[in-house]
Order: sequence, then C-alpha cells, then structure tokens
Amino acid sequence: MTSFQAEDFSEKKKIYVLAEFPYPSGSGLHIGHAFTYTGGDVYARFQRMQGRNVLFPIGWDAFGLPTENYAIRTGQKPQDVTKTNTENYREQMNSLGFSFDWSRLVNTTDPEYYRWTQWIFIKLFEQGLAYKAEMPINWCPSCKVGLANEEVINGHCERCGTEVTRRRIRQWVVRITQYADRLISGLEQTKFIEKVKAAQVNWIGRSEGAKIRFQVPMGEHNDTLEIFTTRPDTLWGCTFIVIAPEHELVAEVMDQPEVAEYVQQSRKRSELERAEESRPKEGVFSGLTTRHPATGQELPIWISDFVLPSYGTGAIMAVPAHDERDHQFAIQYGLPIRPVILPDADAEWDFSKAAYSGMDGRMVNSGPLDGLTPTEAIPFSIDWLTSEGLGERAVSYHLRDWIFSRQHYWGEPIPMIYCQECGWNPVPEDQLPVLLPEVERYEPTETGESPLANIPGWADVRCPKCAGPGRRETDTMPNWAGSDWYFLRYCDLHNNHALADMDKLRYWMPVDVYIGGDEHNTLHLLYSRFIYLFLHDLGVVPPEYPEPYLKRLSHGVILGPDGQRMSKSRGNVIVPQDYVERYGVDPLRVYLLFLGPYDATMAWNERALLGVKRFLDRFTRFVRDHTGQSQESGPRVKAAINRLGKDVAEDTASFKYNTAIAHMMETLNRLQDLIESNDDQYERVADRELRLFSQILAPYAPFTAESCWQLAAGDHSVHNTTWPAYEPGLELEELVTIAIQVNGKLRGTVAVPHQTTESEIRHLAELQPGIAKFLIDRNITKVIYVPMRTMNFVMR
Ligand code: ANZ
Ligand code: ZN
Repeated sequence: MTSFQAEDFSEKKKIYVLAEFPYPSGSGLHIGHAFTYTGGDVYARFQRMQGRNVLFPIGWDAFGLPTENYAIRTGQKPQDVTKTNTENYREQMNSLGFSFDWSRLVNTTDPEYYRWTQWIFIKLFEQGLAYKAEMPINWCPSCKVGLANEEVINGHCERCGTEVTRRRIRQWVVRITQYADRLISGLEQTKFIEKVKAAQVNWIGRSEGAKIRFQVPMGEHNDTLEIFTTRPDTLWGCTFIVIAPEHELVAEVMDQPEVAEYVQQSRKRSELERAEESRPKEGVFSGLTTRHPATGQELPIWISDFVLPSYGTGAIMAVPAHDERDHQFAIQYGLPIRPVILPDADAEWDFSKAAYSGMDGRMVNSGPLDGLTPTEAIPFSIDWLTSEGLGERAVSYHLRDWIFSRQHYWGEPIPMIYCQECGWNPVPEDQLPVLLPEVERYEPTETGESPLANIPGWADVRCPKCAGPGRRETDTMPNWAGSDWYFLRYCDLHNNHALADMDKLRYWMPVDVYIGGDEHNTLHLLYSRFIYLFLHDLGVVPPEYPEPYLKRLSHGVILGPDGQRMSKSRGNVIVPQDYVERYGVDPLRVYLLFLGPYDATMAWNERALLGVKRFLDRFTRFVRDHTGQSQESGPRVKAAINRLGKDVAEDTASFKYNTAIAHMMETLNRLQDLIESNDDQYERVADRELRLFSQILAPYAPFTAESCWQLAAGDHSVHNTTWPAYEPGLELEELVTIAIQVNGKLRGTVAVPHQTTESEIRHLAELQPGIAKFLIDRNITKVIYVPMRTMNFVMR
C-alpha cells in the first residue's frame, strides 16, 4: 500500500483538500458518500502526481441523535454503536480506494478532541458571546429535544418527522449575530462560487433601515415603543402599530381576556407558520394607543403574531397603503389607509384595493418629504428622524443568535457550573475535558431536561470560584459544535497544549478546496466560518488567514434509478458496496464521475456503469496485448497520449471529471483505430506510452492503472509517479484543406492550420503557381471567403 500521509512543513507546495466528514450511521456508506469522496480522492491523487504535498484527511462527526436513538432502541451504548459504525465506514472507505491520511483521523466523540470543543465554548463565554436565556424554542415531542430553526423542516422535526411544537426553556445561546457583518464581508476573501456566497448572504439577511420611537402613555408616565422599518420614507402613512404577542408591552394588558386568549393561541404556532404570507392576518386590539411622532395623531396599538418577536424590535409601524400585509390587516379591522406615495405609472391607484409597494413615484402628505422620490426620501427621513431625536439609522439581521443547548446525552457536555452565589462559571481549563459519563440509561426525560440531569451525583460539583455547592450544566452541545473546527485539528491531531500548533496551521491553512453538499452551504459553512473568525480574533489561528476556506465546491446529488431522491420507503436506495462486489471498485468510481458534471443532480443508470466497466476492461486488454511489442510508438500515438495528459490535467484541475474521462475513452478508441485497424502499418504503441496512459488513468481508476502500469513494466507504483510532462513538439498539426476557386471554378487547394486568417490564406493561394496563372493580369473585383472551406476569387 502506498502511504498517503501528508508531511508537515515539507518543502513541496502544500494543498489542503477537505471533504465534509461523515456522520457514521448504522447503514454504512451511502452512494452520496462514495460520490463525494471519489471526487475528493481523484483531486487529491492528481495533486500528488503534480508534486504537491497533499493533506486529504477524514474523520467522524459522530455525536448526534440518530446514534443515540439507535442505541436506545437496541439496548447498546452510543459509544459501542459508534465504534461499530466507524469501523464499518473505515473498511468500506478503504475498499473504495480513498487515499485518506488515516494518521490524522479526527473523531468528535474522542475526549481528546472534544476537550477543545469545550475549550472553544469557554472562550465564547469569556468573550461575552455565550449567554443563558429563556428562549422560545422549537420542541420535538418525539425526540424530546429542542431544535434550532434550521432543524425544523416545514414545521416538522428534521430527524424524525414529528410535528414540532413550541416551548420556553433556558438555554445557552451563542451570539453569532455579532459577527453578521463580517460573515458577509469576509466572503470577499474567498473564491466561493456566486451561488454559495448568495446562500450565505441570504441566510444572514441583512436589512438596512431605521428604528423609530413612539411614546405610549401608561398612566403617570410614557413607555417608549421602538419599531424597525426598512421604509422610513413611509412614516407619514403609518396609521396603526402592531406588536408581537411576546412583546413586553403585552404583559401590561394581559388582564383583558381577548388579549390573553389571543396570546395563548398564537403560542402554538411555529415561527414558520406565523410568517406564512397567505395566512389571514388576524390580531387583537391592545387597548393602548400612541401618538404619531410627526403628525401627533392618535394611533391604535394592535397585537398580531405576523409580527415576529425575534426580528427587529418585535414591533412594526403599519403602513397599509404601501405594505401588503398591513393592507390586509387594515381591511380586516377597518383601519385607515393613508397613501403617501403616488405611483408614477398609475396616478389613479386604488388604495382601497391593494397596497402600492413600488419605489417609483413621489411622496405626498409627508411634510418635509413631499415631492421627493421614495429612494431620496429614505435617507432624508433618517436624517430628519435623527435631528428630531425620534429615531436613527438601524440594521437588522434575519440571522438569529444560535441556540447551543441540546437536552440529550450523546453530545459534548457544556463545560459550565452554576452556583447560587457566583452564577455561571466555566470549568477551569486544567479540568477539561468534562467527560461524558458512561451510564446504563440515557433516555430523554419527560421534563425536557437532559439525561445527564438524571445521573445521580454527576452534576454536583464545587463552584470553581467560591468552592461552595455548584451544579454542572447538564445540557450538551448541538451536532454542529464538533464540525465547527475539525479542519484545524487535522493539521495537528495530537496536540495537548492547543487546538492546533500555530506553525502547522500556518503551513496547512487555509483549506484550498472544501467539498460538500448544497445542504451545508448555509448552516455548517456559516457556523464554521463564524467559529474560525472568532478564533482569529482570539489569536489562535494565523492572523494572515482571515477565512478558513478558499474555495467551496458543492457536489451534486445522485437520485435513484427512478429519478427520485433515494429513500428506504421508496426502495430505490443504491448501496455502493453491492456495486463494488458486482463490478469492481474502479468501474464504480469512474462511473460516478462520468455520470455528469460533479455538481449536477443525476439519476443512477446501471447501463452506463456497464459501459464504464467495458472501457476499463478494454484498456487492460489493450495494455496486455501491446506490451513488449514495439520499441517506439508512432507519431500519432505519441501525439494522442501527449494531448491526453494535457486535457485530463486541465479538466481534473477544474473538477471537470466527466469530460476528463470522456477524453480517456476517446483516446483509447483512437489508439485502437490507429493500431488495430491495420490501414496504417506505420502506427504502433510502445510500453512507454502504455505507461503514460496508465498514469493518466491513475487518479480515477487506481487499481486498474496500477495493474496496467505493472504489465507495461513500470517501476514501483504508478501512484508514486509524477504526472506526464507535456511535450509541445509532439503535437501533430492537423491541417485543413481549403478549396480555391476562380470565378466559381476549382483551381487548386491550400492546406493550412486551423487558426490561419483570411488574408494569410489569400496570400498562400496567390503564391501557388497553379492558381496564380488565373489571377495574373486580371482585376480581382471580390474575394468570397467561407471560413475554413472555400475561397472564391471573382474576376472581371
Ligand atoms: C414599515 C413598512 C412600510 C415596511 C412599507 C415595509 C413596507 P425585511 O426586508 O425582511 O427586513 N417588520 C419589521 N420587523 C418585523 C417583525 N418583527 N415581524 C414582521 N415584520 C417586521 O423587512 C422589514 C420590514 O418588515 C419592515 O419595514 C417592517 O415593515 C416589517 F411600505 O415598516 B416595514
Ligand atoms: Zn460560587
């Protein structure tokens, strides 16, 4: 076996090829894994042959619910289940020929690893970026776990599909919003494709606008109510205010039965449902009013759950003339509609029928804004609000702070201790890791508390500050925690003093290519970039690398033979191991990459797999039949192989694996034509060219290439060779023959290379005696040129 160990500090140029590490499930590698890692493997092998020092590591993202649930069902320990699963994964990966550096295997459930995951949490806490708050969370009644918004798919639990309800629990929350702007601007430092950048930007959802203050009389004093708007230009069109049921003002009016009932009802609805555009806009009047800050008019304050508590300030100024949702609400409850923009195109706009939300038009009924366009009025109104002390510029993000607690056993314990006297304090660093205790029972509790809370004595510790009685945090971290920084640990797996040594990070980072799925282009990418930026601020990663990943490649999806997503229930799941056994490893690898572009969605097609297998068999036979037959290859054979090395190198370097494979297939066909068709006695193939072809094939079909290399008398292993150098002198110029006519009659031909220009062709034609004699002494009136076909001299 060739070793694929990456060498720290090698003189060779480094390249870091990272593929997302898998969650080792009980069912073994699926075809998506085989596809992802084959793509990464071809690239890594190719780069090694280019003389690069390649880091191509792998690991196990092994904490998480499926393992815990499976372990509970089968009466095993998650530790044991993980061990079995990862051993199985490793065996299957080896059988697929992946050239991982196994000496750097990361396992997120290894205490030596999660010690640093815990350390990062402590640093977040120390920097004020982790706090405990009672958060309304999505609750899966079946998994008995709180879910982040992104783990709720259409109102259902991502893991088990059960409908999600809402609950309020005190949880650890990480202030990712503080990094929102840098997570956007940092994208400029990367070479991500536009699609991936857009996914990140949209997820963060940055909106610029203003905060505006309204005064609410509450008996003796005034309360200040703040709203967020992206359209401060429409302030004069505000005819009422709407606050979320969770808004603090609601507490003041809960004694009204209608309010209490509405609040009660809306608690059941998920955020997703609440934001649903098509839902009828309903709400309840709070009994409170405020004054319009510009006109002094009295405005009613309504409560409705289309206003979300976690965005902006949880309160809006409603402008029914210019916002569709507000319009529906106003119609529903007979609230006034006051237009402040007259559309350019339609002066007769009927505001009782619909809101005008466009930006073309002129401001009216808007005091100092009158006559401006809305685009002009936005900055103008912000200046006005600021000078009047009524509000100011503000930015809101759709990105929320990150709920970091899970009420589960199989995760990293959150290394915090609570004390009545001292509050929350981190476990001292020299006591890390906080080990996950090995226990018999770890079922989720009915109360929603973490199973760790049920382990007698585990949580009882001394307060690290005052040594009084303290209690450990019993929640564990979300699945994302272990995958936030694993790419750093690959650079220095066994470090006991730091998450990774600075010099090693300086050598290996940043990740040159990160291969993963579209589904991780938002969250995982965002969370891991955030943690990296945070570590960058801490100074524990190289200051010269502001971003962790240079390039992000999102691979496509392989559908079942029926063109549907693979699923157990549809019975269309393709298991790579079956095909390895039936066809062999190389046919499967080459087939996966030949199916289509690496980022495309493609259906499984067994006939194509058979075709690929035939190609590889044909290649082996060709090598066997022709080795030792000739001393030197013919010029066209040499030229074809020379060209192939160049084409495959270019395509592989740009992840165009399918066209690289097509080039190999075409070239094999051409060689067979040239040599075996026998109409050219002159062409033959020598061992040298057979070896070169084997090298070109090596990243794609490592086993076939190795055996062919050996057949053609190659030394050692094909996988230790460097890529065939391109020899420009070997190119045979393929000439194009152009018919030369004089007054439409064929008088001769010229043979020229492809790029020859019209004037060069004309010059060549005029030099040919056979043609020149027709041109002499007569006037050429016109030359009609059909590119690369004919040139006709028209004479008087
Ligand atoms: C007045 C207004 C007038 C608005 C108008 C829009 C059009 P984005 O673009 O998503 O940032 N809004 C503010 N906070 C909200 C909340 N917590 N829940 C629901 N809606 C909220 O949207 C910003 C707009 O969404 C804000 O601008 C506000 O309505 C509403 F002609 O204010 B606007
Ligand atoms: Zn204490």
